[in-house]
Amino acid sequence: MTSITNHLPTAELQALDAAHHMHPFTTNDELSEKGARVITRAKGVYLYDSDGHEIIDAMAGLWCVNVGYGREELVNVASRQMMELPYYNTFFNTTHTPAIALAAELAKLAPEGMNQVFFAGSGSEANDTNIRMVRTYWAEKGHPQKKHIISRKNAYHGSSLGSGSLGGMSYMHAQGGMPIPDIHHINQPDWWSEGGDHTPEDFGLARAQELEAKILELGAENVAAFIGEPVQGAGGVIVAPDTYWPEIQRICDKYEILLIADEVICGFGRTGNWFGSTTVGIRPHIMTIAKGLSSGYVPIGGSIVCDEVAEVINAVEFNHGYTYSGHPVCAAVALENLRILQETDILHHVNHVAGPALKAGLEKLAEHPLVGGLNICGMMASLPLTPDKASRAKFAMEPGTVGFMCRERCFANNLVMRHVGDRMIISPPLVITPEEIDIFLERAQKALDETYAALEEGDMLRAAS
Ligand code: PXG
Repeated sequence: MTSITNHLPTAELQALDAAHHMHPFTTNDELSEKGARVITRAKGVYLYDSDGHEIIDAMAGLWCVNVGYGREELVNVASRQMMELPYYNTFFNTTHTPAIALAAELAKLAPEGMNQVFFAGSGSEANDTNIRMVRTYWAEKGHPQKKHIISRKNAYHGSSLGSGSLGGMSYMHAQGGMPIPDIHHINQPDWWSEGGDHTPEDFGLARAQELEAKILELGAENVAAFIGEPVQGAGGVIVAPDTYWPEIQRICDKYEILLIADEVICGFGRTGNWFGSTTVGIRPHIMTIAKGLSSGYVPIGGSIVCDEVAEVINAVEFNHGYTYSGHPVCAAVALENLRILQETDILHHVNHVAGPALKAGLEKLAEHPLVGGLNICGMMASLPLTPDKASRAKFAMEPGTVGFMCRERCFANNLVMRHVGDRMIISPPLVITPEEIDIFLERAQKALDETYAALEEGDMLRAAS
């Protein structure tokens, strides 16, 4: 029996992992050959692996451990709730106090007029809920044909059949019959990669106007909703130009299209407000939440729904729900997590302490010859790598090769900084201190220097023609 704390030697753990564990988004045969890194424990912003390395986690797990690791308050609440009521469902005319209290707290934190919550177990599940909810909304209002949903290329909304279809990842669509019918994708507002000679402002406007063109092509009477992440996360931390979101809002209003903001990464302080929608100035009808809702300690997600939509959905039996919708332990932990965020005034920390320190440090890193710029919003950022800063050129090598090299140099320097293609991604726990940010920056600088040296040595600093 493998225990958690008194574990087997790393090689044996890796062999067992290779023999029995299928990892997500992984070529498992390749991983089996080199062996997975085994994380055994974590505290604050640090991870510890089975070989004893202390690794700074600039990804907050997977964009979620916002209050940092090892928070006893969350452990104690989970334990108390498990003793009192470890599970009960919220079907069949029943409810329980953790689900009630969490829904009420979320309604308090959410923008005005968003007072109802439908719980799910994850972001993927919540977005599946959203697909059915917006279509049911229009059907109940007498417009059953108003069912098309518009999303964006390179968006990430989850990995289930529905949410993966909403997402715009072509490599996901290539497997297993996605996208499902009546989902459409317009171009993303990624000025750095796709803006060419346009100003960010012109480019942002043009990309938003693709929504209007798509609505007119499909017929507004057939379009239920538009979905977008206020700041794209998994796509590479893409902060839209300032002109983008106001235009999206105008178009949704004009054609009576529901606006779904996927707040799975942006929510709960990451962008400097409770919700990214506030940061980018939009008024969504539905917000998808997960990840930072519980700081990743337990799996929970949901949809925060505006009164207008809730009124229609609540008038009928919505034949939808999950065994773990509003799971009492998950709800109790999420509620405690929200208490911690409020008591520690996390928004102040993000806006006036950690956020400015991260921004100042990354601006310096962006001067590195390998870095082509900086995308940053609150505590999420990306550094696109380039062989030529001035032209924002791509590398001649297969996209992602240099990003992967840099990520490996980060690991070697005890830093988790991911890559998406040739962009380095930063999304640390929100509670990170300026001193810890300095440690992160020092290791990131070293990883960039080493990557640059390796590229120079291998004559790989060449731009794609
Ligand atoms: N929406 C957004 C915006 C997300 O980032 C989901 C929905 C789906 O949530 P669940 O809980 O079902 O995973 C996500 C998840 C990556 C990566 O590589 C990002 C996510 C998940 C897995 C990997 O950055 N985001």
